[in-house]
Amino acid sequence: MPMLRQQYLPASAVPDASQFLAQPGVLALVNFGDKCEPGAQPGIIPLGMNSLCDKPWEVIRYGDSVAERGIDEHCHWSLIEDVLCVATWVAPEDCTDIEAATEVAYGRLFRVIQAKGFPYPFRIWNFMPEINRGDGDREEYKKFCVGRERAFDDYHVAPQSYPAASALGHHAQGAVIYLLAGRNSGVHHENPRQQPAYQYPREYGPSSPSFARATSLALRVNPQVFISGTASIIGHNTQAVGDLEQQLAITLDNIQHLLSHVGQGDSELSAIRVYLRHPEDAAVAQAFLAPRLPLEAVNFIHADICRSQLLVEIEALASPAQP
Ligand code: 3EB
Repeated sequence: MPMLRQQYLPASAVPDASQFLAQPGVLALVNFGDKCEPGAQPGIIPLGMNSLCDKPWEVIRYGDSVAERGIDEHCHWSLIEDVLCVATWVAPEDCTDIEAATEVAYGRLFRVIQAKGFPYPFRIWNFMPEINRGDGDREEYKKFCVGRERAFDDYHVAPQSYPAASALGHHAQGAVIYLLAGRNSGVHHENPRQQPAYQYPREYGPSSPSFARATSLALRVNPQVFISGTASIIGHNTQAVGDLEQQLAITLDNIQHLLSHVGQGDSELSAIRVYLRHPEDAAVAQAFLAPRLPLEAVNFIHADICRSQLLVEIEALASPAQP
């Protein structure tokens, strides 16, 4: 299997998205901007959240053929060789019942990946409005988790098969869920420092979050590892409330621990998204991360984290170091 690559780009690198998508090896173009709505054509995935460092695009590359694309069940899909990318959006009016809308949206995604012969998602991204609105079990994120868990149940996906994911809030209208899927199952990993999210105690909501800490592509000596959104959580407890630098340190520690645990401790990180609740934290976050991460592979994104006490969440793709 060739490597999958995710790379952030400035606006000037994508003068024409349609032409960009026609290049061999280009699976999808993720757009960081104000709009969260179906892209002008399959392959363009607007998320409704903004880059804080002028990198409004992410290109996902795989293999060397031109992608095949289409729309089925309100899902935009793109396919190159062994990887299928599928995105679906929830209209603003349907976000008033995020629990039901999430179950419906996941149902569409599952049917499309199964029909196309790619029944195994290995990475899922979820972005929704007002993720922290509502108290206790009425919080939007918790309702989203109920709908998502129900969908996994509906399609007979057991917790041990949940893939890596991120779930965040944006300040646009509408929601988007997109995923990468394969013909064979990835290998899902947990972090010994963190309780599996799908086993969080009841205080975090009626349904636990359905995701693995990381998923690697199977059948490789040095697999690529898709690292889920990772935050300042040890066990199931939020750490360093109110302290950005401490949260960053604990988050990086969690990621390093996870990678060592899966035997990929010296791999290279790319597609590093640093989601920040407060845009004004970008300068401090950048200064803290500069000596610790390859900044050219980092995108700072304005987003709400699913626990209101968290200021930051980081995800990345770990690939075997180039010789
Ligand atoms: C956590 O570890 C922080 O609901 O899909 C991180 C990654 C988080 C994914 C999800 C949530 C999700 O619980 C939040």
